[in-house]
Amino acid sequence: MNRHAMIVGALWVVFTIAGEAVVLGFSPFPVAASEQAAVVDDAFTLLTLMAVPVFSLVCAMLLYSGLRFGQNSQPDQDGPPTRNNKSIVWVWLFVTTVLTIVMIIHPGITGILDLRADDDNIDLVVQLEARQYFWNVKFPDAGVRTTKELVLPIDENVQFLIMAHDVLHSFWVPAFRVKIDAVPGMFTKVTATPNELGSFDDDVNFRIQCAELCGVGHATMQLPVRVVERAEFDQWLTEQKPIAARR
Ligand SMILES: [Cu+2]
Repeated sequence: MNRHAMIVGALWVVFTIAGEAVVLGFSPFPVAASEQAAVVDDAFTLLTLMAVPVFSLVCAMLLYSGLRFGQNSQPDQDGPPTRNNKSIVWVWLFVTTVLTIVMIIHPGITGILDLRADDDNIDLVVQLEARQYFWNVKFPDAGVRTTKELVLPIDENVQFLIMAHDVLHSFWVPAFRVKIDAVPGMFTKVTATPNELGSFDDDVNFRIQCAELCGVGHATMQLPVRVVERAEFDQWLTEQKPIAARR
């Protein structure tokens, strides 16, 4: 192995160790308040850990090539052409194919199965109607609705049935890590299981945030979310308007 390759290899190892240390030592995530959040955060961390060696190799090669072979002025002539390097091509193809297959299986398929694990075991259905620029929340079983706040009981599987009245919107609760488009003319659904008490007043990630650009009021198309004990939730339900009542 020539000297250049050894230096790049050494840089690669150093950058990779430093990068993995940053990924493992620093948590970039907002508050995680649902069972699904752990699945999403674990997948994000794993994919980042897998990406660091690839990114480090590119950085090491670019940095070394630039510092070692960079020219301050235009060279008189081009260097000799390098048209092919079969062993590198095959190694690169093999490594990236294996990485891709691993990612498709885990966290890809396993993660989707985890996120859908509770879909057949729903405790509460919440219907959400998106309009420019607010969310209409209905609890069909209790027969009540609100546009002021989404209150949910802790540790129950909540199925959100989402629809839009005008244009595309997107239902997103950052603290739950669930997001799905709201599409005119159809229902979309997603399940979340809140497992931390909390409210928008304590942490702004407890909110529904429209995540699909839908017009001038898009950024303010939010609704506070509050996770409470079941008894408090039942009490709150009794204070809401019946679905049939006029606004
Ligand atoms: Cu929007």
